[in-house]
Amino acid sequence: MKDFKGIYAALLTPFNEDGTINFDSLKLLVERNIEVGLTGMYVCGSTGESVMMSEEERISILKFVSEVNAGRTILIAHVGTISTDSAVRMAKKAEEFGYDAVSAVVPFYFSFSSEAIKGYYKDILNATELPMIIYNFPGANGFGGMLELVEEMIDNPKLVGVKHTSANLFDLERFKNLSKPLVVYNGFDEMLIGGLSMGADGGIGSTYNFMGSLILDIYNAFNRGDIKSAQEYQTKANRIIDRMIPYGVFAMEKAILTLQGIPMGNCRKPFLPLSEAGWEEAKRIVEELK
Ligand code: MN9
Repeated sequence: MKDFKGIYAALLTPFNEDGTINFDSLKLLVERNIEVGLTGMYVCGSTGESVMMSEEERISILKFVSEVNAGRTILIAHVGTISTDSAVRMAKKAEEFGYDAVSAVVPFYFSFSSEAIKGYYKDILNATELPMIIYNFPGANGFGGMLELVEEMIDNPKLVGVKHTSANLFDLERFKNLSKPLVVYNGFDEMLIGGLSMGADGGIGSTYNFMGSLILDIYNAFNRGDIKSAQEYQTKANRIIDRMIPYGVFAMEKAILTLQGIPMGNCRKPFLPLSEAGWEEAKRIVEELK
């Protein structure tokens, strides 16, 4: 199995003005992430706005990204959705397209029981030979039972990791120290060194799409034990993230990339287009990043 440690962009999805997927820009973004030196990409996750896309659209992105990537970086396909059947179909496609792993958030909307959620994960795990990275994002779906669930499924050799998108770093450390070693990713970019300090093997993040080299600076400084520099880089990244949050992180990332030459369009409705004030802030950030 591959070494899944490292730094992965949670890949954004560029849209055209009519709302369709902008594959030209998607190619540019994938190429840029590879060039920056990221370990890989997490495709069709929250950042990719997958929950606002049809299954066909998600499959078309999975296919396209794998073709552009052509084996150069590690690709993780997020196939989570509310329907097990749909998740299973997308997982099979990801395997066919040569993905290195699948990942899935819990089925959302209904408060499904832990047993039902376990059944969902087992069905996805059984659908392919691919390793699985569980996506834990309790803030978005309200499911707080993931530690117990992962421990119950831990004997499945295909279960290899967890993407932990939560400020609870005690839980991150608990995932890291279950009865089998798992690859654990930090999910909030603004806490990357926090997650790494508690044992994370890397991170998956949306801001990595436009400030990948600064994020790699954090990761590399941490790994060589230079905590002071890692903190300085983290602070630098966080003063940018701080200014994005009030306007919507994904919309701001799209604006920054657009200003840097990759037209990203708006986020899908019901997200609103970026405000004028947001565009002004994005311009200032782009100037500072130069
Ligand atoms: O995938 C992203 N998670 C979500 C990672 O957006 C839910 C993060 O990169 C955040 O966008 C980022 C800003 O809060 O940390």
